[in-house]
Amino acid sequence: MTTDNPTTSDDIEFFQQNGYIRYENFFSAEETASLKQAVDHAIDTHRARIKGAANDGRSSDEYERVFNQMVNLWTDYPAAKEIAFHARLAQSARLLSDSRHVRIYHDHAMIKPPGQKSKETNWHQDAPYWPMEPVGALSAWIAVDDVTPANGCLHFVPGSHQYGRLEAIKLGVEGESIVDKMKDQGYDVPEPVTMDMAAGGVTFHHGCTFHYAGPNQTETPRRAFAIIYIPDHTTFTGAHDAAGAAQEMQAGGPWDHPLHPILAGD
Ligand SMILES: O=C(O)CCC(=O)C(=O)O
Repeated sequence: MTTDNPTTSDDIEFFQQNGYIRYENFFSAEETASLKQAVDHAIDTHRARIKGAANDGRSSDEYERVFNQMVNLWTDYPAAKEIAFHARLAQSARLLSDSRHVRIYHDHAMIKPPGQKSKETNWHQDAPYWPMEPVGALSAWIAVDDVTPANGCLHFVPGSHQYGRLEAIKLGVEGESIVDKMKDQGYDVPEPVTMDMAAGGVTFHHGCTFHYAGPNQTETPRRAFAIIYIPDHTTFTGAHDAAGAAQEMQAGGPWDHPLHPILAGD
């Protein structure tokens, strides 16, 4: 472990038990300043949600009220690439997931709109949406703005990754909640923890960790930028690839593609 990496062996144990970890002040204001500009440019120019996808990857009106989600800004914006490929961040992902190396699946900006039209990000897991086997991939979620319960910070259910991969939840649809579904089945789901933090802070969460963000009740958008990392032992299922490389990879094979470079390890 290099000395400038914040991830300690205690952090690894904490993450493996709880399925999340928070690093406050991971990035300095200087490091996130250009990322902010890149995200704002993408918003102002109505950048495609997913480049090359039908209707530019735009989803239902209800989904857009959860967030404006734009995938793979790293392919357009050097400032986004600097953070998405950040060696210290990727090294933390590698250590937390106990991998020899990690690749990028994709980055995504998630801008939760403010005010009346804003909707919660329903309780869900990420793994049901990811074409990966086995589970073990994880996300780093970077606060581009200060985040609190009022503007839609993340909340996690500690230890919920240990339930494994469950069903996909429909984001933006009332009543859809993986926490409620588990409680209805008699599970004693632990109380969530609230991940408020200043801009530049980072949380990591396992793909099976239950997570949620409330509606943005403030008057300004909540900007976040997340990177999904693929551990070395993870194969591509062939179902789809949000980064657009599905046709060029083999189902059951490795994620060996220029859109999914190794970011830490060998
Ligand atoms: O930013 C949000 O509201 C939710 C983020 C999320 O679901 C994720 O990063 O997996």
